[in-house]
Amino acid sequence: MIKGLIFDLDGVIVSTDDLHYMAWKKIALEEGIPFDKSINHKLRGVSRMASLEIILSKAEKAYTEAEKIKLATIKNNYYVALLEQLSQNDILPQVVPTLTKLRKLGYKLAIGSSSRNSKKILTKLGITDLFDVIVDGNDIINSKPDPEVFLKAAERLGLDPIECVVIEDAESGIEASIQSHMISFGIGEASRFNKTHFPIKNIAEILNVIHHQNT
Ligand code: B16
Ligand code: MG
Repeated sequence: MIKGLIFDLDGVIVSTDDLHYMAWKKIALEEGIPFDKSINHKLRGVSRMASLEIILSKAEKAYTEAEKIKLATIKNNYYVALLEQLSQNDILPQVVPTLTKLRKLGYKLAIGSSSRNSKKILTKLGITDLFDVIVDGNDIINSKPDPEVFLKAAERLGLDPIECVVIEDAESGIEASIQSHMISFGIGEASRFNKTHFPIKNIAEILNVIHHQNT
């Protein structure tokens, strides 16, 4: 019986890809490191420091740990400044009606995101109250594809992992859902992965599948 739904944030509830891209691009330009949208694509669902490592793998020089922390902090400052422009208009289509309906039907809802900026983003979008639980990059040691974020979300919802489903857009997140023994809904690029249990084009499709699974 499905009782809880755990939503990834970036790529499922809101698309901040371009804002991450702009912030990393600035860092890459300043450091003289090649960076483009295809490299940015590899950073989806990946933690900030792991993203930096992917970018620095194209650099000609080696960076010390202290330099890496400094670069990640500068990138985050750029990114946080860009987040100021976010508003309710940036919530992806059908998110609010679908989640509102799920809540009315009695399902527990959580965010399971790698982003340490999740709470700030949800506040800007004005939808913090839609979720019973928010687990993000600040709450975990191991980021996706490790299952920690989803397992912690299930625990905080007071549910068994097999009572939860995950809604994800990135490969790292689908992998984490498999390791969490949770059914996955894949949206966007994740709708094309073989390992995704339920490919969806629109988040509203969840309602039918959940109803079908629970009857
Ligand atoms: P931050 P998600 C992820 O969020 C993003 O997809 C990924 O691009 C980003 O590097 C990561 O959060 C960390 O974000 O720098 O804000 O802590 O998809 O797991 O909701
Ligand atoms: Mg994502």
